[in-house]
Amino acid sequence: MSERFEREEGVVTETRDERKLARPRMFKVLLHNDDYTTREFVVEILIAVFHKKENEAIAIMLNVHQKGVGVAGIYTREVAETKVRIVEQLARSAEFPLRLSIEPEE
Ligand code: TYC
Repeated sequence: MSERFEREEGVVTETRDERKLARPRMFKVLLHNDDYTTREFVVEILIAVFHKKENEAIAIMLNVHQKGVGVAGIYTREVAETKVRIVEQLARSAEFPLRLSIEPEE
C-alpha cells in the first residue's frame, strides 16, 4: 500500500507500507545430482544444514537423484550463499563432487 500527502505546500511525500519494505527477495538453493556423492551424505546435509526431517530429506534426495536437480530450501540471498559454502566445504572434505546453485524465486 502507498500513501501520498502534502505536508508543506508543493512538497509531496510518498511512504510505503513497512511490511513491503521488510520482505526481502528469496533464493532457492538447488541441489544437483551426480554419480559419486553417496545418498547418505546428501540426506545428512539436508538434515544438518537445511534442517529437514529424515523422511523429508530422503524424499528430496530421491527427487534430485531421479530428476537431476531439486530444491534444498528457500532463503534470503545471504543465508542461501552461506549454506552453499558450508555444504561445498563439507562435500570437499568428504571428497564428493556434490554441486549446488542459487536461483532467485519467481
Ligand atoms: N546419484 C547419487 C547416487 O546414486 C545420489 C545423489 C543424490 C547425489 C542427490 C547427489 O544431489 C545428489 N549415489
